[in-house]
Amino acid sequence: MKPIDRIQETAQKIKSMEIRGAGRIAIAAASSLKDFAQSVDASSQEEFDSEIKHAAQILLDTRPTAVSLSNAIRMVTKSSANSLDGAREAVIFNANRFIENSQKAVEKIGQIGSRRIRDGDTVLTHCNSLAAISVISTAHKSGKHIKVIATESRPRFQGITTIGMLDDLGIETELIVDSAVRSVMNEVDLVVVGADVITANGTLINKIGTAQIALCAHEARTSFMVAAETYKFSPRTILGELVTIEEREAQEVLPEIHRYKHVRVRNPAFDVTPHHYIDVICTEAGAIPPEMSYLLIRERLGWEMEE
Ligand code: RUB
Repeated sequence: MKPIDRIQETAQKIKSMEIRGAGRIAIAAASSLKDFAQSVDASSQEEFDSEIKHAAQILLDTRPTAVSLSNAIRMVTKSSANSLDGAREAVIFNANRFIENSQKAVEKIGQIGSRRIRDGDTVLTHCNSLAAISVISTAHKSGKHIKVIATESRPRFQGITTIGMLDDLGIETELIVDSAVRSVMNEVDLVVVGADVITANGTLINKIGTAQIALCAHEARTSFMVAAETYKFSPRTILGELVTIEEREAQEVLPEIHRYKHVRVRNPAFDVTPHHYIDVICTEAGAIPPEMSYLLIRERLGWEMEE
């Protein structure tokens, strides 16, 4: 298979959600760019740079919401090399560093976030987030007895993946339909969700349904935690850019849509949770109030602002 075909293959897996979840998408993009840099033919640095740019664009065009994808690609392709070999090595080095840091970040988020979980707590989670599961599993491994309520997360049922992962770890779970969130919220001590994007003012963009859960948690005075690596924060939102919400195909919600003449299915994949419904964002750089997002972006991802 040609190097660019392997990029197309990864892009297709991301588009079809065979590879999904903001962190996993970012790691897959970094690792396929590394593989591409190792194998693509180029006779000059200019040619190599343009090949990498082309490959990066194919990956970027897969899913429009997750900022992890553009942050990962930017971190991997950034280089001050001035030779073909140097440029190749830079991509390989950056990709390895990104993947390693991202795995360490999830571990660290688990350590930080799990301190907020007490023995005997019931935790509610939505969709399937590795960062959120790290918080839950770290609490469990430290000996705390916890119960997890997981939503199905229609239409793609990522909640089934979540209960499978928690079950393998020996954690007791209860599965609920998404609309049962308010019915159980009074039994919940803490909501933990992941993030696709966090904006400069601490607004969260995550799996559709997250905003309703945050609203319920707020009304029931239940704590709401976001678990997110720092590369889930969006530098471009400082420049005023809005986050694009991916709208997926109707068949995901209603496979028999062709039977109806006057029906339109709406299938936004993500929604927007205002920062005042969020108690804390646990990152590998520490647990921060959402209002501190601007500073975190300036400090951690400031390079984007130089462009
Ligand atoms: C996944 C989703 C997850 C975040 C964070 O959406 O909304 O909560 O991506 O996940 P989809 P992680 O299934 O549409 O990709 O913490 O694993 O990065």
